[in-house]
Amino acid sequence: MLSRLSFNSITRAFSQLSHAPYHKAPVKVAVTGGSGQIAYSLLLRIASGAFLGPDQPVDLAIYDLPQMQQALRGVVMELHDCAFPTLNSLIATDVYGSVFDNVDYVFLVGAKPRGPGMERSDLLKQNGEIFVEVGKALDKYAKKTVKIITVGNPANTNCLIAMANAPSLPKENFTAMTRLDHNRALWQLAAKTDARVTDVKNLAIWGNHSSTMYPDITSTSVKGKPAKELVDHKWVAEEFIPVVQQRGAAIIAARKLSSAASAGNAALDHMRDWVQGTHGEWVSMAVPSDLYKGEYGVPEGLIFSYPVTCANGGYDLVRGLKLDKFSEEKLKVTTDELLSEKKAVEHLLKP
Ligand code: NAX
Repeated sequence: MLSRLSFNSITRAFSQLSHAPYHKAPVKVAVTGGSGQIAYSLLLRIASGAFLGPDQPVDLAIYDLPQMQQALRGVVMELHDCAFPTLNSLIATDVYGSVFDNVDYVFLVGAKPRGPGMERSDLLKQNGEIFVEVGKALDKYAKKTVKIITVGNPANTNCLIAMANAPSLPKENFTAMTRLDHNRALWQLAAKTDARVTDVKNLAIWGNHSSTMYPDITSTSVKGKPAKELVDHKWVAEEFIPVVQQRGAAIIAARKLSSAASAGNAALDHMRDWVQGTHGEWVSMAVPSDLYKGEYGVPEGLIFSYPVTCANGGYDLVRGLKLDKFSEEKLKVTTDELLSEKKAVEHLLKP
């Protein structure tokens, strides 16, 4: 049974709409928080082939809460109305089992937003409980090879909770998103040095997706020149880092809504690069620190953003970087924050 809701929708667009000679079997992609604003841009791009390519049919499965199903129904209608040749099938439901059953790729976007007067600890607790349920459902239903990105905040710690509650899945399947911070940093540095984003190489976001993250240009080059020779330390410390750290708040102040299209785009970049590889280029991903055994002084047991490269469907840490004192201090601040978040949800980390 796909769902207990009468208006849940299934479409077989592939057979009806496709004229392309697809040779690939469909893959299943799940998105939670399907009626929210990030999902609104993300779902259309996944369905259109922007994630896995124009020759890869997709079975799209969307989750949202029972009270959001009516809004979700509208999203489903819009997906139908795009008539994407790559959309093989579509389900929308409030049942995790249907959404995660045999799933290949998961975008965990659904989370409770921080309300007025709500402490960060309340947000951690309430969203933490969501990710216990999500982790258990992934453990039970997803493919063992599933690739998961956590977008819903606090993303690193939510990811940690989901991972802890899915003990049968390999830890490396669990990641959280700092790609939006990475993309924001790329743009800021390119604009400052009058370059294109593609001229900027080897940039890193370290730590938590929060205002303690550390956007690091120590190893960065722009058009082959060290970035540190092109911009002064004062600009880095007093403008670049705070602008990247506070960009989410600046967007809320301007738009009266949090970033959505850029967040959906970053989630797609993260997953596409993980699947298709980065051909030696660095990207930033928050991944289990257990995989890297204390490298760069980061303790095990966290979901921590590092510079990584992706190849053959996996990611690997960029190793051997020299961290100066400034960087070490910044890493310590964001590590301490992640440790305190972990402490606040310790009771949710036992499956
Ligand atoms: P919206 O408020 O538009 O949508 C949130 C969605 O989550 C809704 O569909 C809602 O029904 C669902 N939801 C709420 N409670 C839930 C629960 N108990 N179980 C499952 N789903 C639930 O938020 P949107 O702008 O789409 O943002 C989604 C999440 O992304 C938020 O947590 C937000 O803070 C986070 N972000 C993370 C970013 C990152 O870089 N990691 C950047 C963008 C964004 O701020």
